[in-house]
Amino acid sequence: MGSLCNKTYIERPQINRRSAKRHTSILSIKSMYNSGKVLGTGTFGIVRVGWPKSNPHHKVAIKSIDKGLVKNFEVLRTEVEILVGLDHPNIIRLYESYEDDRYFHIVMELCEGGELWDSLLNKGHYKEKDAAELMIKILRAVNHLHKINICHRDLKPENFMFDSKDHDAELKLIDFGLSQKFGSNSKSMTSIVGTPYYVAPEVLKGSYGFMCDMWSVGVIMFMLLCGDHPFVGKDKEELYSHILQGSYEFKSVHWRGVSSQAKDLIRKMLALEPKNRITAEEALCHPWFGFTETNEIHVSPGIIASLKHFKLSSSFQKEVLAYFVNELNHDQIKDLKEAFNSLDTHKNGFITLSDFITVIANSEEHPKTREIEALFWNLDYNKDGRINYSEFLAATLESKHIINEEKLWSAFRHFDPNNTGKITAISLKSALRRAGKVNVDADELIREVDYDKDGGVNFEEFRKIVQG
Ligand code: PIT
Repeated sequence: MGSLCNKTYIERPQINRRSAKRHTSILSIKSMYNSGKVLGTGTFGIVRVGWPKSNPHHKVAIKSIDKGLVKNFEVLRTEVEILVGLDHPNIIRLYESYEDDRYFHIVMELCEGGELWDSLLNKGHYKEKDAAELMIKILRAVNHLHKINICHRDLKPENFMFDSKDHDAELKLIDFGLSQKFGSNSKSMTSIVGTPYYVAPEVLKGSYGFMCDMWSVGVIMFMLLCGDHPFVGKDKEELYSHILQGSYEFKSVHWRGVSSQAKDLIRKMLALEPKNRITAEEALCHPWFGFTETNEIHVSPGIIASLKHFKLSSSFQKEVLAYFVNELNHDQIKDLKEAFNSLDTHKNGFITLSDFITVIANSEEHPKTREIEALFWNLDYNKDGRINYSEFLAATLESKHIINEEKLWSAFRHFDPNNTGKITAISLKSALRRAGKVNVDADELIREVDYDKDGGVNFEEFRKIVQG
């Protein structure tokens, strides 16, 4: 593989003068986390393993960004704002963020399995079936982003990480430093950003939209199957001219045994004109995936039973369950994630009512549509007509029997980090802010559950709230 400019390139970073609510916290990260070995270094910062002091068993990744190296803090705040809104099995999960005099710190899910890039270098290239499994994960993540109006703008194998070293590790999209939100009325983007090998022709021309991501996905798919870049050049000018012409070939020996369907999908992603390019949603229905997708929808009776039993008793309980969801390790999540993916029949990272009816109606007990609808609205507590990934995980937590005494205590300490013995509106507000939940009314949350009106929640009260 070539060694030319694998680094993200940023020209004219956009200045976002929107007054964003601060997501970061005034508590110091050092008082909350211990940190360990370095996992990697990126454009602006360093990523380390860390452990919350409230729960040393839960390993996290902490990215620390040196403010001295950042010209425009708003860009960083936009990155955090975008991360806060992401909730998908194939996208890194943000836990908290902190800011001090020198650094921004982003606390995230830990990925210990390394980059897709390293794995590709090791293997040389992937077998078609393995490449298809990875491509489904990549496309699901991108489809989700596009459905919530986010363009990543720097998709490349270095920005996909495996969450563990196991053979069944999950793939997670990282690095939202160049991501942009766009609305239906938004103008096209103009800054030339991204990484040269993966950059779409319309980005080089200076006027583009979210379909630039699909070009990069096409480049990634090409590389997974043959180990080489589709577009190369002795320098940037030559590389860019190849990209602008869209000239690439299925030439190397590795392409000999590759199916015509795989090549067809690549051609559709590497269409020069963005309007002719296949979308993530369409790509997920491409016949190439026919042989990997079992199309077998399976949600175990245990999971359905816990969905049925689930009843949220307060908004406070909802926030605590969100904390427990973040603590789930990848073994605990595996079957729940598969169930979620089965229910997400449109592969966009949400379960809609129609998805839900289709799957649950076929479950062993064949419940009536009316019952399924009631079940759906019970689970969709923000009533936006779709159950997102963490809402689903929260509702199925019970089936995992994970909330034991020790976990309850670490959760309690998370919301009462100063060990006062009581979670107050102030300590709750601080925890919610760290998690980026700036619009949640902590006073109201406490009022709702503070039956003895002493201004807070002690451990025994906390236990009762969590157990519903
Ligand atoms: C890990 C392990 C690792 C790197 C990362 C996470 C980085 C994640 C990341 C970086 C970003 C961003 C979102 C996620 O916006 O080696 O668990 O700049």
